[in-house]
Amino acid sequence: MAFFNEMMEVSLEGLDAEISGLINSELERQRTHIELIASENFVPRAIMEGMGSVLTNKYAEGYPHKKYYGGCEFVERIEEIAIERAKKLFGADHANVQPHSGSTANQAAYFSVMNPGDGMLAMRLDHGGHLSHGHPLNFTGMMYKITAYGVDPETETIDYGEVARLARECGPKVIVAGASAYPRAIDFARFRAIADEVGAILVTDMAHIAGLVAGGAHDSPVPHSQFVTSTTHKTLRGPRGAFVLCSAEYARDLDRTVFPGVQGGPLLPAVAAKATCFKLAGEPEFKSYAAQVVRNAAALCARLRERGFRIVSGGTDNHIVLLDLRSKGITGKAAERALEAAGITTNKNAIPFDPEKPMVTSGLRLGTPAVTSRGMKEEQMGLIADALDEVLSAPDDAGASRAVRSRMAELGAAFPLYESVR
Ligand code: DSN
Repeated sequence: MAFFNEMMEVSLEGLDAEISGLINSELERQRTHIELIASENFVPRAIMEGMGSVLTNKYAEGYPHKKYYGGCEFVERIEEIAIERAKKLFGADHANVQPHSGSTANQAAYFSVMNPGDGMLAMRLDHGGHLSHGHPLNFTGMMYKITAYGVDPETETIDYGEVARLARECGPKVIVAGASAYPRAIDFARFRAIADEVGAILVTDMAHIAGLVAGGAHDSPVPHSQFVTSTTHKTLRGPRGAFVLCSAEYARDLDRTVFPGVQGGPLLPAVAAKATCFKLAGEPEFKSYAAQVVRNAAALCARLRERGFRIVSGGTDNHIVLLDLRSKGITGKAAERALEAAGITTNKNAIPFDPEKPMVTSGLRLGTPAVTSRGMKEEQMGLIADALDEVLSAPDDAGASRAVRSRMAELGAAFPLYESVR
């Protein structure tokens, strides 16, 4: 018994040095590498405190004041605060803060209004959409009749006339707006007009741009969509998790679909951290952050264009820059690997009409949410773009790779990360 009590007080390092060591290595990687994965960010320490709290010990199936467990006095207050803050931040009628992930959030929105076999019109993955927007290997592709829209071959932007034509042709139950690799602003009013014309429900997945929406750097989908789904860990800079907003008429259906429909007990540490995330995203500093994310993406894009890269769609309106690497004679896969060795983290990504396979690709997706959280500005975006070009112009030059890696570590050290952590 004494051993048990003592064990309860021992640190991770003391109990499991192997895992503790790997977490420390990951911390060091985050500090020394330049993080350009568009869907990643660095959360404030306060968010990590919520995530690593005693809330992990508690079950709270159900909703505030209608829980299936005792002892929920404090956790239901936390959930109520998270709900109220989400509604206020985005101006929504109703919020459900329990979904564990973006995919589950989308599942909850779809299941609230769709039956198997119903039609869905959504963006194709290889033009910038998401797996949970109808990919054949995803539950959406298996359950629903999918019609996919893509981007125009010339402009590489969404052709709303084509979306309207497809909507009239297939008469979907749901139209999905939103993307995970689309660098341009999305016109949600146009989507809603198309949905209304064909009697469809508009579900917007704003996961990538949620922080820009909260900070006023992208138009909000909330006034135009019956459902808005999102993760909290991308531009919104919160914990790994998700939420769904909806108009009042769907509130009951949504809540019933999340629990007991697709989930059991909510992950309460994440719910608490989401509440803190919504609070921080409503503060004036977050507006400056969101605006800087967009300015940094524009600066990165401009310098890469000067360096001869072809930018998909010709530019960016948000946090994403999508590169077509074909003019540089390198695949996305090889570029990702060469940059990783040189201390720059990115991900290979299909570009519209990509001739390469999904595991190879001709594209590279870059994003500025994480570097902006470190305090980097336009000047540093220029340095990063130059480094990226240096590496991709000579991907097999080990000396050049080492030189860039040490420059990137110096850049990281000039913008310290988590100094108070361990
Ligand atoms: N896989 C995420 C991304 O990287 O965009 C979206 O869920």
